[in-house]
Amino acid sequence: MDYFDSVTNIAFEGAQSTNPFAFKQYNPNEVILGKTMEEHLRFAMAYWHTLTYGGNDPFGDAVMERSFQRFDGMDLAKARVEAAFEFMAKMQLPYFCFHDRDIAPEGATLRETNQNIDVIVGMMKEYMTSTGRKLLWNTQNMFSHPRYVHGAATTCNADVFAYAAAQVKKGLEVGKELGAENYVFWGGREGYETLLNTDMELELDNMARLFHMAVDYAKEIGFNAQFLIEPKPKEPMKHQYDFDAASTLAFLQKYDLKEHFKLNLEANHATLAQHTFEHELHYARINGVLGSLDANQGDLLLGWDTDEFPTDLYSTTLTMLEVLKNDGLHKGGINFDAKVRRASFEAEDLFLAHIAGMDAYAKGLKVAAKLLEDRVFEQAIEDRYASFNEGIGKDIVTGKATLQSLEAYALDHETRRNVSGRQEHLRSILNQYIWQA
Ligand SMILES: [Mn+2]
Repeated sequence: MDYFDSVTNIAFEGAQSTNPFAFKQYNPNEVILGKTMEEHLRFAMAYWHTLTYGGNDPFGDAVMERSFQRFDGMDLAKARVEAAFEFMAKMQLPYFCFHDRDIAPEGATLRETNQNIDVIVGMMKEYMTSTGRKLLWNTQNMFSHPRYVHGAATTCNADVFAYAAAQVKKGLEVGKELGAENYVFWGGREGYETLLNTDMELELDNMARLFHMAVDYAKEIGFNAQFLIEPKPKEPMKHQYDFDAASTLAFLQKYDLKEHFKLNLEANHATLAQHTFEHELHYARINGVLGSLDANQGDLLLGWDTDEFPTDLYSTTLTMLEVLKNDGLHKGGINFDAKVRRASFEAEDLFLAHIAGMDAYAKGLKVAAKLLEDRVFEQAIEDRYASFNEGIGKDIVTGKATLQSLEAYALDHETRRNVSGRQEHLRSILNQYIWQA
């Protein structure tokens, strides 16, 4: 059955193409720095934004025109699987990602819910085998249901903690069954509103306890996916515990979890934390925890998580520069955690939006590869810190210097003249590479 019959397979036509349903930059077989674009980018479709999002907002009901919406219950869940694989095939998307509750409706009991999941997982497995499409990651939705009003791993209600643990256990089993390459934890409601009613220490300890249980169980069942935590600073909670890369890393270190987890970093979450996306990637990379990406972008004028499709070439270029310097994403990938605007309600908009995002990342990859080949910023940075390569600078970085030796040096030497940081010039070189690559 075709759910997107007005759109045929999207192919690469090149930068001059005026066909809206064609890639202008993303050419999966083009080799960049020894790997194909497909191998570098490892694009994934987000099940929730593509198959289940209705376009609801606080002021209005669902508006999205989706032909599978004529079904309901488990029939709808099955139709979405068919639609998902049709969409991925037409878009040349090799991977997908989902939350447990995206793929199957909750039943009257946890047992019934798990049975619903099993039916859909069995169907997905058949499609995956016959099409070769793969699961980049799965995760659990422990934030939508009213039971999670006080959080999941950080709830004040031990029964809810137990329910959350059961959901994680099932999620790990599903991940193993479908060969997921990663397993994600986004702490939807793991945070708090006021310290007047919150035992933060217990909540953080409990969150770490759930993570350790997950690590142990994955090992027990032989599920060797890479575990990922996805930081986000706010929304829905005022204070989210996994605020950004730095605070999440501190948590992982405190609770002896760093060897088991990397980070799934999202562009819009970075900007909500008042960082650039490349800042978050860079911080994760130098600390050895850059895992996977949720590709999207926010809006400079809006203070919430708008999850727009990424089209900003500066951001995709600097993002891909970090990815290349990380020697790639390894088990991770680039998941389009992005949704079409409410007013872009036609099914065709799903294709146009993914084309925009995939082209923006493909262009970013090409520009970043050229920048790296020419060592543009690497050379500028090397020159800028050259004073640490010899003399007193070398003594500092090799640990030879002491306060006494540095005082002696400062008393006897005139301070070297500072040199311009040349930021405007470097930005204009970046522009030059974007328009030439
Ligand atoms: Mn988001």
